[in-house]
Amino acid sequence: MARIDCPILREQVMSAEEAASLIRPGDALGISGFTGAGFPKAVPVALADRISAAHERGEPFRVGLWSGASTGPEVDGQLARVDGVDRRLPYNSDPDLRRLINDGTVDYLDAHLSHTAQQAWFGFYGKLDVAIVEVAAILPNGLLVPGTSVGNNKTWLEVADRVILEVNRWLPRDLEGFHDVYYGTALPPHRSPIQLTHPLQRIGDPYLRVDPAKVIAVVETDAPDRNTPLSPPDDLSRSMAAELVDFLRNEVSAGRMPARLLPLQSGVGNVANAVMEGLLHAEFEHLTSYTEVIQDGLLDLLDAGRLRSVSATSFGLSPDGQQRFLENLGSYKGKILLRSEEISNHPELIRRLGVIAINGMIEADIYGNVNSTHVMGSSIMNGIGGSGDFARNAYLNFFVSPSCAKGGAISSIVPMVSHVDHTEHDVHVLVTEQGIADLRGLSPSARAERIIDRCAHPDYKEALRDYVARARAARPHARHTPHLLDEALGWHARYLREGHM
Ligand code: 0RQ
Repeated sequence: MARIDCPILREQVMSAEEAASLIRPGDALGISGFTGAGFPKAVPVALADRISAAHERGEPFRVGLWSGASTGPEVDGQLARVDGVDRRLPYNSDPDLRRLINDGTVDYLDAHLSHTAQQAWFGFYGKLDVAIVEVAAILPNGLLVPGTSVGNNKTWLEVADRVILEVNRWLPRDLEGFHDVYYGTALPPHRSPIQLTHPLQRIGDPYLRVDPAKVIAVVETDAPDRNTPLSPPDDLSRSMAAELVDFLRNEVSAGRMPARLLPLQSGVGNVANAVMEGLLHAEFEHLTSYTEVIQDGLLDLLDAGRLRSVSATSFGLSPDGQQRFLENLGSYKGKILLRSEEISNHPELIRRLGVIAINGMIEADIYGNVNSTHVMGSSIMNGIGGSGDFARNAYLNFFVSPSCAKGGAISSIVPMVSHVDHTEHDVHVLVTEQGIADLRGLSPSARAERIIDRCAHPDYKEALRDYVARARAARPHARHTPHLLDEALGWHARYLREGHM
């Protein structure tokens, strides 16, 4: 079946190298892609070659990279390795680019994913020069069938001066109908409520729009998404998942949640996937999900008939999960909707739907502040992603992590986090393999006691209790959130002194 049915846009078909030659040094590029799905496969690679050749001639050539979230090695990795990136936003998980961000070579704006589209519209990031967006097909009227993620594609196509489209034949043509792109957003003061009251409700169009006059190139590709194999849940993640599922069971018994639960959001990674596996073996039925990323665990729940519907912005499947999705595409139609991330992560909608948010963390402190992004306060791991959008607006949120990192050399429960992403006011429940700490309705002192009792590793419990006792004793008139400031970050300093980093 033809993939480029629009005569005007067919005239723009060219090679990836020709398209890359239209990108100028210093351009800001709006790239499609989210968690390894739907990123452009050919033009960034050709651009990296061009940048490398320019550098060999002694000519400076770097670009800005704006995306939905993480992309694939063909984008972040390739461009990082040729030193072709000067600025990146709003999320990255590529190790090569992470190294350049952490050594100060690349400016990185780590931002809430629900903010990126509107802040691009507000002009907070400056001008977007070129959008490079992967699609599954171009219809005769010029509408675009989106691919395996929507991310910020709508916004990049709207705000960029010039547009390059990659039409990827590897994507099933039958992806048409899996998307809902909302075109009702406006800038303040002209905003109105977004009329979405159910995860699978359609409020937009199945297609992306583009002004054909802005399209400078159309490139045909045939290349797969990046899929990371998920290791099967280990004992640690299984025990955290079991705690969490039990907690939800108790919420239902206590009358705080319906038997079919509330729409689920789960972050990426093995623990999130293990929670989905836990739900598969639990009694819950008629579940729904309002999330960012569809991992294998959600497909399992759909296949088992436990999950009715999923709204997300992207897939994040393992190679097996991807094959299963592609082979049974028809059976998932009408059960999965992919939306722009400004809608999948929209505070208004998350709050209205009453989402249950489950996300990973690097560390939490005894008062419930959570660090999701920085190791030892200074080196970024990935970024806040959607964790803040979901956690702050959720009906109920969970942050999960093993109780120790680096083979037990550092506790994930510390007196004071070395970086704050989610404040004590936003965090409801902490989960480690040691247990679960429900922080709702607790004062800081009560939280400290519960977190140490339930979540800290036995090797660190006494030291944490000792810290709290000494902090309380030190300043009798400052006992709301007792701290010994000169010592609080000593936990991290000791780890650094021992030469671990
Ligand atoms: O470092 O790779 O050098 O070994 O941090 O840790 O255990 O692999 O954890 O893959 O579950 O990710 C918070 C990063 C957890 C993730 C985070 C070191 C550890 C390792 C990673 P190494 P693990 P996970 C939806 C929601 C923010 C975005 C988000 C994340 C590395 O969940 O990016 O939630 N979240 N998005 O050794 C020192 C500690 C540590 C530590 C871990 N206490 N001290 N180092 N590490 N704990 C998705 C999107 O938004 C797209």
